[in-house]
Parts: sequence; C-alpha cells; structure tokens
Amino acid sequence: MEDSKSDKFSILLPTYNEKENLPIIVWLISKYMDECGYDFEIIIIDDGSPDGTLEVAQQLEKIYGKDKIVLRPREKKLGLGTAYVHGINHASGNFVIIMDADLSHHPKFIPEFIRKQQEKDFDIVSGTRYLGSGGVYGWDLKRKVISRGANLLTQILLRPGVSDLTGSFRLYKKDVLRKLVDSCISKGYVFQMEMIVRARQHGYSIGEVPISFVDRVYGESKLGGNEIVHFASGLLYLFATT
Ligand SMILES: Nc1nc2c(ncn2[C@@H]2O[C@H](COP(=O)(O)OP(=O)(O)OP(=O)(O)O)[C@@H](O)[C@H]2O)c(=O)[nH]1
Ligand SMILES: [Mg+2]
Repeated sequence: MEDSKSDKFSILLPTYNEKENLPIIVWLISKYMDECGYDFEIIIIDDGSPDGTLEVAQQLEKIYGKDKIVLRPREKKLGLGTAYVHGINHASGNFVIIMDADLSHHPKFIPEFIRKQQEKDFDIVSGTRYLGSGGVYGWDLKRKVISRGANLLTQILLRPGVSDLTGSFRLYKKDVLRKLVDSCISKGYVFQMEMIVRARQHGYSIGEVPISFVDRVYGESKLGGNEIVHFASGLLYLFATT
C-alpha cells in the first residue's frame, strides 16, 4: 500500500468566458480540500477568453499563491480535448481531477471522489447523474429526455459498465489518464465517452459517485443545435471501432 498522505491532486479547470464563476469555484475547491487536508493544485487553462477570465485568474494566483493556482493559458480557443492534454502535461500531482469551471460540477463532491478512490484503489472515479442521489437541476423536460435517451442508447450500444458516460466530472490516476488520452481519437464530449470505453478495454477499474449536476447560472451556454448530430456520429464511431 502506498502512503496516501503523499498524494497530490491536480485539478484541471479549462475556462472560456468564466470570469464570474472562477473566483467562486476556486474558493469552494480550496475550502473543501483544506477542510480534508488534501494536498492540491488548481491548473487553469484559459483559451484567450474575451471576457477577461485570465485577468481574474491572475488575481486569484496572487491571493492563493503560485503553488495552489497554476496558470497555463493558451492564445486562442483550441477546444476542451487539447486543453486537458495541455493541463495534464503541467500537473505535478499523482491524481488528476477534471471538472467544468461553470459551477455545474460542485467541488463538494471532490472529497467523495477521493474517498471512493481509496476504497478499492480505483484507477478512475466517475461522477454519475444517473445513480442513487445523482441528478440534474435547471434543465427543461426536453433536455432531460434527450439526455436520458442518449444515455440509454449509449448503454445499449456500448455496454460501458458505467452509468453516466458523457459526464466530465472525474478523478484519474495520472499515469492512467495519460495512457487513455494517448489512445483516444475523438474530441469534445465524445472524448469523455471514449475515455471510459477505452478504460474498459485496458481493464482499468472504475468507481462511481452520484453527483447532482446544476445548469450554469453565469455565462453563456454553448449548447448548439449541432449537439445531437455530434453525439450520434460520435456514438456510432465508438460503436464501430470498439
Ligand atoms: N480552455 C478551454 N475551455 C473550454 C473550451 N470550451 C469550453 N471550455 C470550458 O469547459 C467547461 C465545459 O464547457 P461548457 O461550455 O460548460 O460546456 P457544457 O457544459 O457542455 O455546456 P453549457 O454549460 O450549457 O454551456 C467550462 O469550464 C468551459 O469554460 C475551450 O475551447 N477551451
Ligand atoms: Mg457547462
């Protein structure tokens, strides 16, 4: 058994126009991590947000210190998939936590992820909206039905052994995450699905923690009409290649 006291958690926050959300999420993360006495760093990957998110992040770096807030900005919007890869390359922890910065993923679940990981030394712990106390808030019926339907279809086609495949709130052992990222081809949230499907192929162990997902309050939703098309083609791609 490794000594869990030497564990360090690198929390990746990709941001694009999140200046209202960033101070709150950073405050909440530090609060929960400090309360539990976990060693951590927050890596902010801002892609040239026009709203000035980077300036806010620089203020936070001054307040919390360079060891806690690590800024790894990029010039322009290059997408989430590559933002994660960029973040992993700068992570100094042996665990990596991936979450959205728009407060849809509440930091209070991070200690639960960590406790779940330690239960059976899981390679991955995945947040799920579709188990136990998990759920979604702030969605209209249409979006709920689409999300449920998409999840059901995914369960039937891919049999992933995980109840929520498109969620992106997860904890990984860093070496596991690196190997998975290298074996994934897709982008966007199909990428989140592919990660789990490949993890199954590699035989990695996955634990699940119920999470409540809350729709963003601040900032603009990028949910476009293309989403269903992207999802369907991604699902078919994974179905055909795995
Ligand atoms: N660095 C970086 N971050 C991004 C990019 N696109 C989105 N993000 C961030 O990734 C996280 C998830 O993106 P969201 O826009 O919330 O995506 P979503 O949750 O599917 O959709 P909505 O919340 O409804 O807008 C948020 O923290 C965004 O700020 C990007 O191209 N680069
Ligand atoms: Mg969001």
